[in-house]
Amino acid sequence: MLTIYSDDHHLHHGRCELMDGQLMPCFEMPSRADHVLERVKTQALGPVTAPEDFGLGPIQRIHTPAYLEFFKGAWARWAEFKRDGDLLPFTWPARTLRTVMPTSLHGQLGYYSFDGGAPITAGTWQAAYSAAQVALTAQAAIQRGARSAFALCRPPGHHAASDLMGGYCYLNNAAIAAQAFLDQGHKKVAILDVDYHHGNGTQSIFYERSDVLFASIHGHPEAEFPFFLGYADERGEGAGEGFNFNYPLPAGSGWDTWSAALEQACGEAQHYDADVLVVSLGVDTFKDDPISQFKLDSPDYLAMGKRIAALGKPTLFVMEGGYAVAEIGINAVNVLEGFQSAQ
Ligand code: OKP
Ligand code: ZN
Repeated sequence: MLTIYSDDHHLHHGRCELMDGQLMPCFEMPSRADHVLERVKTQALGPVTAPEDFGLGPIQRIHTPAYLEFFKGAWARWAEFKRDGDLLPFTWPARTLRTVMPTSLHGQLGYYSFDGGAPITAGTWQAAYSAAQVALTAQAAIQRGARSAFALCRPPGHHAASDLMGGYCYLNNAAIAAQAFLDQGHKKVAILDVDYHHGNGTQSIFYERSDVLFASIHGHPEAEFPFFLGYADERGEGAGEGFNFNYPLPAGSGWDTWSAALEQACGEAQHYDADVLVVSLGVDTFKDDPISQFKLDSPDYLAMGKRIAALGKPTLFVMEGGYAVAEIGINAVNVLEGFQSAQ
């Protein structure tokens, strides 16, 4: 399997996030992608290449021009404040406030984010832009006939909506790639999100559309980030009704529970008869993940890959979460090896 990887992810290294009432070093750190790359190499998964540059066009198919302009320019505006820390939002237009567009940097940052978990640093735009190009380059390989490809994206993307950052995400790599498949002639794309957290951004982007099926298995939002989306009764709206499937699971869920949900999600993808499959591949379902509550073990990821392969679709894997850094490479690459072994 071909892996697409860019060193540009090192340009994004947030300093800290708020967790349990304390400022902690960011869990979403550069060594995550480094470990995955190392494992891709030691397991000889296949060639590793740098991304091509497809420009902003395919990113603009998902994200609004105003959001992109804001994100791209935010760091330069923050630098004028001459402060030491990362740029982080702290006020959002929640219920009793207005969704006006303030003129200030922090007002606009609140407008364009849904949580305080997506720090902007000097290199964040470039890293996120390159991650989107990584996804697009892997997508292009499948478009040219590859059965599968791995987009080793960092930062991740599935929490990012068309004009919102949050949850370590800025640009929705999986959504950008899914849209590229459609723009290049495919009619139906299924996105399977196996990250521990609900892919609220991806869901919102395609919620009213029938050309993308979204299925997500995740920690129950009653108790887990992102809290305000990801419930089982969210089935899509308008033309998209019946094309959105959420499988919220309780804390402590292991492979038995998780794989039963996977079985249902795969059944929906099969029934939908997608032309291609995009997998939002987070491995924060791992038993030792520091911010998550599922109990998958490393061999389970091989089984996951095998089950996904049984769908028989051209498959693009897009890296999302996974914070047990020492094991992230083993777990992510196990999915890819499981997939390959079932060919
Ligand atoms: C991103 B991905 C506060 C806890 C909230 C947000 C989790 C984002 C996960 N520090 N953290 O889905 O793996
Ligand atoms: Zn996650």
